[in-house]
Amino acid sequence: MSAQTQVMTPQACTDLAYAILRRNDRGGYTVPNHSVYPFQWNWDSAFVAMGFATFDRARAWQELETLFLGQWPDGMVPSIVFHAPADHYYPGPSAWGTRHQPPTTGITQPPVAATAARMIVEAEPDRQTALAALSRVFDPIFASHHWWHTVRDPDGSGLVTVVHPWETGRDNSPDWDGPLSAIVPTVDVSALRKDNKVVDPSERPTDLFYNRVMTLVEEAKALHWDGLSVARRLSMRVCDLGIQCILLRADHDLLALAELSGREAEAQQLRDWIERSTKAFARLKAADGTFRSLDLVTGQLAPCVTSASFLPLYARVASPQEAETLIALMAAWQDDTPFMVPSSDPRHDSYDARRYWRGPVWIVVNRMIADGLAHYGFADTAERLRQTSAASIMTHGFREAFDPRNGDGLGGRDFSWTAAMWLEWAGQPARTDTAGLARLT
Ligand code: 9WN
Repeated sequence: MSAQTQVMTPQACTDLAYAILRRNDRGGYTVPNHSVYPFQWNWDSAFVAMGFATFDRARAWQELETLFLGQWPDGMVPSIVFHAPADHYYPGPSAWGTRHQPPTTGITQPPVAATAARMIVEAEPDRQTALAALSRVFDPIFASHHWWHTVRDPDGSGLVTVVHPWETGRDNSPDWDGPLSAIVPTVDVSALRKDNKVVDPSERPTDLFYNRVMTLVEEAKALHWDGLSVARRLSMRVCDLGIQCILLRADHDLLALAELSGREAEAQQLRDWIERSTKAFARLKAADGTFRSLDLVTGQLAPCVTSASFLPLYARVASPQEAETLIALMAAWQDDTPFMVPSSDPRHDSYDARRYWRGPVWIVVNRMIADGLAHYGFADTAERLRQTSAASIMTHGFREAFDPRNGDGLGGRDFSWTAAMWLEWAGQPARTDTAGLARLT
C-alpha cells in the first residue's frame, strides 16, 4: 500500500491539485513531477494545459507555446524539451545527440495539443480573445499534423508509423514485446538509469527494455535523425493504436478550429487526412472484434487488448457494434480490476498489475476513454470510471498511476497531469464530454 492512508475530501484534492501545478511550474512550462521527470514532456503538457484552462486560460496557452519552442523544422514536436539542465533524469540531452535549441529528444509523443487547444477555446467566453490566442498556435499545431501524415506515413497508407516505445507514451506495454524482441541491444545503460533509484524498480521497465530502447536511439543517431530515414529504417516500426486514435481525434478537433478561424485550405487538408485514416482502421481490427496495434515490420497485430483498445471511442471511429464489444469487455474485467481501466488485459499472461503500462491505470487514459463512452451513449459507465478515478486520487493522492485491483498509488508522486485531470474531469461530477464549439460559432 502507498503511504497515504487518510482519505482527502474533494475540496482538499482541488486545493492540492492547484498547489501541485504551482509547484511543478518552471515558469511557462510544467514538469510532470519534480523528482522523476524534471523537463517538459509533450503529451503531459497538453493535458496540463486542459487543467490550466479551467482557471487560467493565459497560462494554458503558454504551456502549449513553450512546448512548441521545441518543434523541429520538419514539424515534429519532440517527446521532451530540455529547457533547463537537470541531472536526475536519464536519458538527458547529451544521450540524444540532436541539434535543436532548446535541446530536445529526437522522437515524439501522442499528439494531444490540438484537442487541448480546442478545449481552451471552448473555455473562453469571448470569441475574439479565443481567436487571437488560437492564431499563435494554429500553424505550429497544423505543421505537427502535417508531419504525422507525411513523414510518418510516407506511403499515404492512413496508418502512421511509430519508431520507439517512448513515442507511444505507453512505454513498456505488451504491444511492444514482439517488436522489441527482434532488437539485440548494442548498449548497456543499466548503470546510467536514474528512474529505478527514485521509484520502486518493480514498478518500472526492466534493464533489458532500457538497453533495447537506447539501441533504437543509437540507430536513429546513425541516421542523423533524418525524419524520413528514421520512419523507413528503424528496427521498430509499428502503428500504435493509441497514437492512431489520438491523432484522428486531434485531426477532428483541429478541423473544428480551422473552420472556426476560416482556414479553409487547412480544413480541406484535414478532411482528407481524416478520411484516409478512418478507412485504414479496418487494418487494425482483430478477429475478436477489438482494435489492436500493428507491427508494420512483421504485419502482426498485437497479442492482447490494452487500454488503447478503448480509444476508438475517443476517436469516434468505432461502430455502435464495436462499442458494444468494448462495453462487454469492460464488464468482463470488472471483477478482477474494479478500479478500471487497466493498461493491459488482466486475463493475459503479460499482465502485471503494478508494472508500468502492463496493468496500472493512468488517469489521462481514463479521461479519454470516459469521453468516448459518454459520446457513444454509455454515460453510466463513463461516470463510474470518473468515480473510481476520483476515489483512487482521494485515497492515494496525485500519483503517476494506480493499481487496478484496489486503486493503490504507483510510480511518482504529485503528478501534474493527474492534478490537471482532477480539475478538468475526475473531481468534476458534471463534466463528462468535450463536445461542441457551438457556443463560439
Ligand atoms: C519516457 C512523463 C512520461 C509520460 C509517459 C510515461 C513516462 C518516460 C519515462 O513518463 O515516460 O518518456 O522515463 O518513463 O510512460 O507516458 O509522458 O510523465
